[in-house]
This record gives sequence, structure tokens and C-alpha cells, in this order.
Amino acid sequence: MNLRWLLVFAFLLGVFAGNASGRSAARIAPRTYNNDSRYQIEDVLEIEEERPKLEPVVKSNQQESDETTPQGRVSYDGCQLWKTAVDDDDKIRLLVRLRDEEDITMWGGNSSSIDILVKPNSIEKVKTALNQKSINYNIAIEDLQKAIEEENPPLEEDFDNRNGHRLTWQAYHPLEDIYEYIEYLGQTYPDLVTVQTIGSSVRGNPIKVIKISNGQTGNKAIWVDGGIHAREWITPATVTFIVNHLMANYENEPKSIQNVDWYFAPLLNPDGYEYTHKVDRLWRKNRRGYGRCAGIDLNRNFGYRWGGQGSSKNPCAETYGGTGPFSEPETAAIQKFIQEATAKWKAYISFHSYGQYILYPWGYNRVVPPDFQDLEDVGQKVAAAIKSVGGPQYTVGPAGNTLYPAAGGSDDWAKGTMKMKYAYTIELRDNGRYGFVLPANYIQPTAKEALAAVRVIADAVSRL
Ligand code: 0X9
Ligand code: ZN
Repeated sequence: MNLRWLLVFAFLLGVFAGNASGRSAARIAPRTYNNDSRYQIEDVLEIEEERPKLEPVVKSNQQESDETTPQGRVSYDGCQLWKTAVDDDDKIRLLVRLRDEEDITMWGGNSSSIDILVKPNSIEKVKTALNQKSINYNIAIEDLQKAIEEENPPLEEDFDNRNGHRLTWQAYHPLEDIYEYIEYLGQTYPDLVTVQTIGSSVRGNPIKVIKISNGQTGNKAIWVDGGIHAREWITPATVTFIVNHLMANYENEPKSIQNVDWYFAPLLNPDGYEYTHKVDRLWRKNRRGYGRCAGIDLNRNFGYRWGGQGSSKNPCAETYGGTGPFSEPETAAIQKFIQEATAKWKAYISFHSYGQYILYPWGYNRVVPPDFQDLEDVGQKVAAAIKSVGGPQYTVGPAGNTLYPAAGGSDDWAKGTMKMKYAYTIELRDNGRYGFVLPANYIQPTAKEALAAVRVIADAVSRL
């Protein structure tokens, strides 16, 4: 993909915002090399981070959303998901125009195809416009509201929690069930598991971390998280599945698993997650503020190169990076916890969806760190392991080159500031057939391949 195309694509997704004007200042100039045939290498920068200033949540009389049903839920009745083949600037300009005229929104895509959500009253208009430009498309979801309703089997009201918890990995569960499961782990495996609350969300929900450790002093540390983007429901389900599997089989696990201090944070954006269950299935950000322009994209709020390309200064944007690095209590809690823990951090794995990608730094631009070949090699092993457990093809590459440049991501901060060697963002299933609305019967196959991914990274850590 060429440079021009990437910039246009980032703009199209509404993530392009130019460089930050200054809360984070680089103290030394980037060291770049041009001796690699594929990527430009950029070394770790020293970033001066300001302490976050927390702003109060301002209450207003504004409605939560202007598109709600009488039950107070956002309705996607008649909305469709289309996969469009766009491969030149002219076609992209058309999508940008349709987006600006509020006929469509963007979900995801790559250099040859972009997934768009088409609003019901705009279907004919968008169809005509795409035909005029000879843009091929196919309809992935005929009726998004129906897909949302069919995604998750109803949870039985009187489901008893004789096992000590209600999680099933056959359905997506509400916030309370995830918290209940985390507490269950601490009570059931007191010798191995410690549950910590590392902070609270904007709306006061606890951010929980499950530490699993055999207590050996030489252990290296690995962080695994999910649910930083609210609508990516497959990710908290996956992280809890992995924890559950490791605890059930701990004694039989290899040394590369046992001799690790694991830190699992299944749900980094609890307010957003709750909101996707109760109000708007497709909410992405946290829940600071009210109305259509509420929320900060927590994966644009980390302090490494905060505010750069691919993060927006506009509070209404899906990629709004906040008022400063770590301005949000959710990201500030992660920063404080990771910085203060006496852990030998070696890997940071953040689960997202969708697209089936194994991404490594840098995400802030189309450059890679000097040791990118190690990240690429382990990434390729991850992709192979996923295939070997029956999973689909995952694409491996540096985030900025492979997806789009987006600054303020947790992976860049883990690598750039915390110096964790193996920092990955793993975009789970699917490939845009269902996108974020992945039916619950995909939880187990997806989580199993994610477990295979985690095993490969733990093995790489054991060799450091
Ligand atoms: O844009 C994101 O935050 C991630 N994709 S998603 O569709 N799940 O929102 C990708 C993040 C990749 N890493 C960085 N850009 N740092
Ligand atoms: Zn995400």
C-alpha cells in the first residue's frame, strides 16, 4: 500500500487528525534508518508525560442519544453492513462524501475493501452512488438490528451459579457476571490467584486485574487485556476463557506458562461495555459525558506519542483521544498499576476485534522499532499456531503499516514507555461477515485460537 493511499484511508476512517501540538514532547529526535527493504525503523523515543488532569463528569439534561427506541435503546433497524471494494482515491472520495452526508459510517477494512454501515433511508442513494463509480459491494448483514438480536442467545434469568459463577462462554454476559467470575477465581484458587482493583471507571465501576502466579521469584510478567473498546464483545469473553482454561489445567501446563506472573484484565472499559448491553450495541469509547459526543477512545489515550496521527481532537469522533495523555481514569489506572508493579514486564497482549490481525508497534506511524523482526517472527508463529488449532488466517504486521497509523494506543505505550519487548494488539474474528456483531457460537473457537496465540508469546518470553 502506498503512502498516499494510507493517508487517504486513515482520513476516510475519520481517524486522521495531524500531529499533536504539545502535551507530550519528544526530548530527542527520532533515530530513523532506511536500510530495511520493507519498513522504516524508528527507535524508542523518550516521552515526557504530564500527570493527567481528571475533569469532573459534567451532568447535562441532554438525551443519551437522539436515536433511541421508547425502551431507551439505540435501534439499528434496517441498517445494513456492506463490504465495498474500494481501491482508488476517487472511490474513497465518494465514501468520504457519503460519510460526511451521514448516509454511512465506517466499521473497518484494509487496502482493498472497506466495511460500511448503511442507514436505512440511504440505501437507494448509496447503491446508486456506488454503481455510478463501479464500486462492487456485497451485503454482509441485511438487517443489523436483527443480527444484533440474534447474536446472543437469551441468558436464563434463573440460571443458577452452583459452579460459583455464571459465565458460560456460550453467550456474551453482562458486566455483573464478569465481575462475579473474577471474584470466584480469587476465592477458588487462593494459592495462585490474586484479584486486584486497580482503579475505577468514569462512572465508578472497578477495573479488575487477575494475577496468576506460582510465586517463583524469577518469573517474567505478561499482561493480557480485553474490552478496552466497548463493542468488541468477543474480547472479554476470550480473556476470561483463557484464564478459565489455564486455571482448570494449571498443573499440566508447561513451564513457559507456569513460570510467568500473569496479569489478566478482561474488561478495561466497564462503563462502555455496560452501555453496549443496555443502550447502544455499537458504542466504542468510554462513558465520560453525555449525549452523542460523549466518550474518549481509550486506545487513543495512552501517553506514547499521544495526539498524533489517527487520533481526533473532536470529542464527537470515535477516535477522540481525550484532553491529554492518560486523562481518563481507566487508562490512568493501567499506567499506574503497570508502572508501580514490581514485575519483570516482557509482553503486553491487547485483544481487540475485528479483522484477524496480529499487530505490533509502531501504531503511531508507518515505522517499526529496531527489533521489529523479532516481533514479526513471533507474530508469524502466532498465526501458524492459530491455523494449527483450526483457526482462520490472521495477518501479521506493524500496526501503522498494516492497518492505519493511530497514535495513543496501549501497545505503543507498552513497547515505547514500558519497554516490554513483545507488545501486540490482536484483532480477533471475524473478517467482516458479522464484524462486531459476532454470534456467540464463535466465542469458543475464537477464544481457543487466542489461547494458542498467548501460548506462543509466553514461549517466546521464556526464551528471553
Ligand atoms: O484502532 C484501534 O484502536 C485498533 N483497531 S480497532 O478496530 N479494534 O479499533 C488497532 C490499534 C492498533 N495499534 C495502534 N494503532 N497503536
Ligand atoms: Zn478495538
